[in-house]
Amino acid sequence: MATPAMAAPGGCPSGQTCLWKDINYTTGGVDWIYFVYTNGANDLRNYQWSFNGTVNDNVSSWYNNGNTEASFIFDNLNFQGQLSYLPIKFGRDNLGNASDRATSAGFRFCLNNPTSAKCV
Ligand SMILES: [Ca+2]
Repeated sequence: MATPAMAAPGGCPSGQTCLWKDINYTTGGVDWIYFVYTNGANDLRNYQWSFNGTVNDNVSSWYNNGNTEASFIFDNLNFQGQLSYLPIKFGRDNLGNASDRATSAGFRFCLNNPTSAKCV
């Protein structure tokens, strides 16, 4: 279930979506270690957690602190195979059976413009 939060967890910046490696908006027990995007990322294999491996197939919670668009995560590259969706200012503290599967992620802009340089 997507649930609203009183404030963005971990200081997730306004206008962006944040992904955490573990449940409850934490990465290795730390809430301020997250992967963040302003528009989207078409290949999460290109990004590493600071201490432990790739972001790809290694995300268990996320928060949409955007101001204008819903945000999405996908099982596959290039915004294919939708796993989860968040309205503005909503989060999921446990992706459940969608955990450890995200391979691309983006705001609606990147769904509509998947080849945009903003979505790399
Ligand atoms: Ca995947």
